[in-house]
Amino acid sequence: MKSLREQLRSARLISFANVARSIGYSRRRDAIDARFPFPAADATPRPAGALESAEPAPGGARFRFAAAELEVRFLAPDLLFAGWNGAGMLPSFAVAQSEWPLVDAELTRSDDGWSLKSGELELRVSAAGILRYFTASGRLLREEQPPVRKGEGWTQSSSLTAEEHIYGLGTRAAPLDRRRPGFDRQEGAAGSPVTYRFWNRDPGGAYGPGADPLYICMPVYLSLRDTECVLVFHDTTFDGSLTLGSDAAVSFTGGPCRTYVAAGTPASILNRFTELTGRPPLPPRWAFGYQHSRWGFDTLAEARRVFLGFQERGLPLGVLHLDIDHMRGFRTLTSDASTFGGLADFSAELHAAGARLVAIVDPGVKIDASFPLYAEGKKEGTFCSLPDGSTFRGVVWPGHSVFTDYTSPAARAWWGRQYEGELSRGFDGFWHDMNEPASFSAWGSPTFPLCVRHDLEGRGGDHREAHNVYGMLMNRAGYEGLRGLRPRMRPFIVSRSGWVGMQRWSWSWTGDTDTTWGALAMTPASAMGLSLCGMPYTGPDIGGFAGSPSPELFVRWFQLGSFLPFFRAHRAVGLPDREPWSFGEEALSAVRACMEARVRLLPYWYTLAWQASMSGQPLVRPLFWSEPERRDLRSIDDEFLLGSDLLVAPVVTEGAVARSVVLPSGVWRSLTGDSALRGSAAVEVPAPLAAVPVFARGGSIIPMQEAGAIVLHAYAPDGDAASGVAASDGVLYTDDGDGFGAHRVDHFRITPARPGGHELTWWSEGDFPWPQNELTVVLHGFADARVTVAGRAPARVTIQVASRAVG
Ligand code: MIG
Repeated sequence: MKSLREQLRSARLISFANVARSIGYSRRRDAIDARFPFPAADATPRPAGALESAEPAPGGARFRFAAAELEVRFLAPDLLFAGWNGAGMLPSFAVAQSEWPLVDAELTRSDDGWSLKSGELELRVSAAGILRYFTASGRLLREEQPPVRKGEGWTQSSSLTAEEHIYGLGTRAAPLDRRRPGFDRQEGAAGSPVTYRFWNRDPGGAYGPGADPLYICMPVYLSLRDTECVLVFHDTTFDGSLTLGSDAAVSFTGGPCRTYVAAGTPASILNRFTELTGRPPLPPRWAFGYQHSRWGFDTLAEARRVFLGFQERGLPLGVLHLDIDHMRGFRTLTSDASTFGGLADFSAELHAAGARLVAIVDPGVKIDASFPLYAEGKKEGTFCSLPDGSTFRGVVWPGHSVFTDYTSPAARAWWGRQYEGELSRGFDGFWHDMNEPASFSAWGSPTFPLCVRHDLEGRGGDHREAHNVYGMLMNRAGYEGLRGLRPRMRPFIVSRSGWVGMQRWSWSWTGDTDTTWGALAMTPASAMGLSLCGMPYTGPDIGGFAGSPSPELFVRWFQLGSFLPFFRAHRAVGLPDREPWSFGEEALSAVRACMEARVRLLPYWYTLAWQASMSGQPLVRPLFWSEPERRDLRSIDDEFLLGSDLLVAPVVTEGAVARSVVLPSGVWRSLTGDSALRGSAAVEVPAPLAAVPVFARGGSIIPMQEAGAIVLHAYAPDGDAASGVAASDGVLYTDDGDGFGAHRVDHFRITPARPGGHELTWWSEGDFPWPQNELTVVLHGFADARVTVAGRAPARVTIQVASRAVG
């Protein structure tokens, strides 16, 4: 039961009528649970027993245990699938690619059992049934017990070394290293177990550090032990948990027992894992602009007033979001003509200013016979039902509501067509909320009863299996609908919930956070954790959802947000204004600087997005990304790499005017290039309110956009003056910004030339024309700034020197 304070807080947020309905819902849900109980499961543990025999199978092997069977297959030399007791790769909601070329695998007897080897990974199964994964060079990556079945579920434990690190698990309000208690999980001292649940959940009201579970739970983690990285994915959508103590104990209440293990470097692992679960498609370029939102634009006039506020101040607005206020009586996929008439004209005004319009879409459909979406869905049978065939009713914004069964291909296709009206009203993108799925509850579980029936791609099943993929499949429905309705444009969807593989269809945000320094501080780790699960696109409600930030907190949040993929300010209803100009002149100028820096870096952002779409490399990366051997980089929660070339060290503490920064290897230069930092000890850097410490990797060339033109900023490599050998490299991806037409990729490299100076080599691929006649290259920290251009550059190159080598 929630505390009175929490009840009141959610009452303020969900309206008093809905509080009454949420009590009704909780009663009804309890009654449904009682009416359709699940037979009590036999909880007797059924271990697999000893290994009895093994035989080769295509690309792998079959192992027979006394009371279990394991089928193992290499999908690639560095990726292994292990399915217990008949579990195959399909059906799966996560897997995008199920056909893999045959891999050479060698099964041999060893002293104590069997060994199965690809070129890169070896699995040894001992006579006692213990599974050990090794690198080709014989380093132990992972050691696990066979699963123990319990009723319909199973548990499995694997060993952890004392200093092993565990990352990922979806969006968590927890430190980057999920084994560390921290932020507010102070309750356990270091070393005591921490549990993460796998059951997507709307925390209700707002959440802060330590809350678990949240909207996006993923049974995927990256382990870093010694210097080896391995990713583990349990492809099971059922409720479960992972307890990290002196070992790792995973348990699920049902579903197939199957695990993927991928080994290599973080980069190679993410490449492989997104080959399996899907790459994030390139979003429209406008999605990288600054997005502005508010719950509580009561009228279109108010939304327009805010838009004009950006215009008047010359602030580069990328996207404006309309929350549930714009709907007609909270009916999803509608707009209220009396308060929000003229949306299409408004959208045209935004477009003329280079901005776009996004609408919130909720899955709940108001029960109202005169509401066409309800009537049609009812007729088509697209809503979730109870085991007796009646339509399931929950409570959300519009009151009593029904819910589309997105696990049905037909229902998805039907839902996807409904975006047509939204497009005709001028919406460019969509914001999927409440899709955990959430139903307002006064007590107990804030979602559907577990007995609710789902199509599950025609197989049939219930909410225990469908729950965690409900939101992701809503995104899929929207994405596929938009592809059909607007085949020449890229869909943009940002979703609150999701599951493994969600990057194929949507972005995400971190939901309803508290407005506290603690909630700000947990944000980088949330984003990095999701990155390591293959999902690169997220960001916070700048300023926090549920409260009113001080100017300082707002500015610091804005600075961090401006270096995360989803860059949006948003807030709950009934709070003071949170426009960039709501906090006084000093805050406005700091926020303006962030918005302008974002625009400047758009070519870099967009290039990173293209790289992610090709190879699954996340945009936001933990500091150990290319140096897993550097122990001091493994638990840093308040710094991250943006791509390979930027290091972001946001200020997340109150009153700071400086902060200490731990640096990855090499030399790092401030973006203006006037100082060079290096070293393995943390360095203190100035961080007055107007500045966010960001550094460029020495040896990088970062494409920026200045006054509408591409300008390359080249940062002198480490040891340039001394050794004269290192080069600076950069890549730039360019296309129309939307659609599926031509593109180009430009590669730039600056190398020392003989007898002195440097040479810029520029080569290109692709058909998209180079967009300008001139290219300016700005040099930072080069000792010798004479540059000649090699090859036939498509433009006249101008060299500028921003700063000379110092230090
Ligand atoms: O019950 O649409 O996370 O961003 O403003 C709250 C109203 C429903 C929750 C979302 C939040 C949004 C709010 N929604």
